[in-house]
Amino acid sequence: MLRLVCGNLNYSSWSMRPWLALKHAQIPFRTYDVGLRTDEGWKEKILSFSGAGKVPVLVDGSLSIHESLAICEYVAELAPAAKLWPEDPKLRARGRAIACEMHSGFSALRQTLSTNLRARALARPHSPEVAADIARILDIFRASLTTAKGQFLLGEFSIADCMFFPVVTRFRTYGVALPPEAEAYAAALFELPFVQELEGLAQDAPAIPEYDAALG
Ligand SMILES: N[C@@H](CCC(=O)N[C@@H](CS)C(=O)NCC(=O)O)C(=O)O
Repeated sequence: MLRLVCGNLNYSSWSMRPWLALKHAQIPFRTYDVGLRTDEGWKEKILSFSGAGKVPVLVDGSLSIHESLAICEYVAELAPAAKLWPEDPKLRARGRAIACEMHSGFSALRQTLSTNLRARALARPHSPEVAADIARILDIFRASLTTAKGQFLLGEFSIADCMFFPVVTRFRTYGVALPPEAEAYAAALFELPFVQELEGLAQDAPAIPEYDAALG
C-alpha cells in the first residue's frame, strides 16, 4: 500500500495537498506522521525517506517521491478516472500554471499567515507584501471561478484545488474578507467529505507552539 510520509495535518500545508489528491482519487494509503517539530528525531525520520529533508514524501514500493506537486501528478497518473486534471488541454495548462504559481510563490503570505486549520485569529492589517499576495490569489480565484463550469477552480475538483486549499484555510484562520465567488468556493471546499475528514484529523493533531505564535 502507498505510504504518505507527512507532517502534522493541522499545520503542514504541503502535506495536506497530496493527502487531498489521494483521498479524491480514492487510492488506499497509510500516513506516516514524522512528528514535525514535536517528536525527537523528526528530521532524521524525514531524511531516511528523502535527502531533501522535507515532507511530504510518497512511498510506493521502492519509489520515494518528494515535492507535493510531483506527488499530486503521480496520483493523477495512478488514477486517471479521478480526473485530477481536466481533459481539456487548455484548461489543464491553466491549472498547471496556477498550481506552479502556488507551489513557487506567495512567500510573504506563507511566512506570515501560517496554515493552522483548527485555529481562528482576530483579523488584523496586513503588510503590503502579504496584501499583494492575497490580492493576486483572489485575482486567480476570480478569473478561474467566473469562467469555471463547476464549483472549483477548473470546474471539477482538481490538483489546482489541492494546491490552493491551504490558502483558503488561511483566509478563514486569519479572517481575510472574501468576495462572493471566493466565499462560495471556500464553502464548496469545506463541504467535501474528505476535507471534513482532514479537519477532524487536524483537531486531534499535537500543538506546535512556534506555529501557533503566528496567531498573534
Ligand atoms: N516544496 C516542498 C516544500 C515542503 C516543505 O517545506 N515541508 C515542510 C513542512 S510543511 C517541512 O518539511 N519542513 C521541515 C523543515 O523545513 O525542516 C513541497 O512542495 O513538498
